[in-house]
Amino acid sequence: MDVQKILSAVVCIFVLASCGNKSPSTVFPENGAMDSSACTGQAIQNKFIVQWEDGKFTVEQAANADEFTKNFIEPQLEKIRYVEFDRQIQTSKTDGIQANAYSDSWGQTKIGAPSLWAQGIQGQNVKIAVVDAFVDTSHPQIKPRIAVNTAEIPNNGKDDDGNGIVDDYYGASFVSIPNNNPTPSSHGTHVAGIIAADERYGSVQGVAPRAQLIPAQFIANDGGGSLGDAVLALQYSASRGAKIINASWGGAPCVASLRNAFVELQGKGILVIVAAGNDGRDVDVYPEFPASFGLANQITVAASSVSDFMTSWSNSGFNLVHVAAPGERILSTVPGNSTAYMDGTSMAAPMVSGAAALLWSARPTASALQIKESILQSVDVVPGHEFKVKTQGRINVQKAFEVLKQLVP
Ligand SMILES: [Ca+2]
Ligand SMILES: [Ca+2]
Repeated sequence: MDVQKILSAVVCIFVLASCGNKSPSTVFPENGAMDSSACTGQAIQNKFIVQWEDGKFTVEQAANADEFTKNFIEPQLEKIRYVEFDRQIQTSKTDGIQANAYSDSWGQTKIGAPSLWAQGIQGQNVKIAVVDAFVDTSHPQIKPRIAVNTAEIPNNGKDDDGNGIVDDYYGASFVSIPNNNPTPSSHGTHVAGIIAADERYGSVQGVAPRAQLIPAQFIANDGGGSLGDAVLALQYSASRGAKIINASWGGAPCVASLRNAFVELQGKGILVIVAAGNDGRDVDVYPEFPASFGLANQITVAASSVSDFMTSWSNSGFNLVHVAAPGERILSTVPGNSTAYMDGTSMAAPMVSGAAALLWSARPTASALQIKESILQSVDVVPGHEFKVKTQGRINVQKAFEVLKQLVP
């Protein structure tokens, strides 16, 4: 018996499922009678999310699941960890657009960002991926903040850096589901501006106005997307060096692959900031994903109001939602060199992403868990204003920096 055989025999004792029992039906349990859950009905029958044994994801096409199993899975079974049908998802209810102006940057002020800006802490050298809808990279306040992919030549129709994506100079789009709405959604550009709008070129000041943004689109203009496209956008964000990923969306119903993708990000030391959702419900009881994954590298964010209470529509949860952050009447950038006020936990999450970027720029050697810990340990808890979240408070990045200084002297 050679060494390899002995080793594999030993490994099999401990990990039976991944050795003798691996078969097309164990790596692709949805195909066939093994899975009769509600998930099966929402499947895109000719698209498949494949996670390989090295942790990477691809999305593949075939005529149907049986052909895919025979021609794709069976010949490469040893290399494939898990397969799931791709699915269309409708992202959380559209966040409201406010017509009337309030105070231009009440949220940034409320969380104490100006005191860090004054110390020269502005998010320098920290990359944040906006995994979302379209981001208008030509907006004058966004363009200077894009982490351009300098290994790629833009607009030449070629994948110059060989990363599998043609012309991903300003970021990439993974939208594969056709939709008929030609008008760009404001959502992604608004989220991007809350994180890092450059105040030198307009009226908005992002929480981390010198941080760098990586746009990774998977949500189409009509608010729809697919789980496979989301997974590819997350994976792309990691490959481009994002330290923080902002996920201002939710509503994925069948989420094994999405959860696996989040676990991969955790292994890479990436902090993921997730919007709690706008349905006014408790996600501990009525889980919504990715808000309710509860992973160690995740912060799930509820929305606080101008008067520093929980908004009526924000999702909550004493277990799975960690903090509140300003999410009402938030001014930010929108496509066409313009600005608008919007409401939503989609606006609260990027407040936290920006705060994390400030902290990371001040302490580049901190781990994702130390950044998370400093944000969670420093929230403002005002008597009578307790939020229905794990920390019962609203973030305060000025105080978070004091905590981080203790964790990373
Ligand atoms: Ca490329
Ligand atoms: Ca190119």
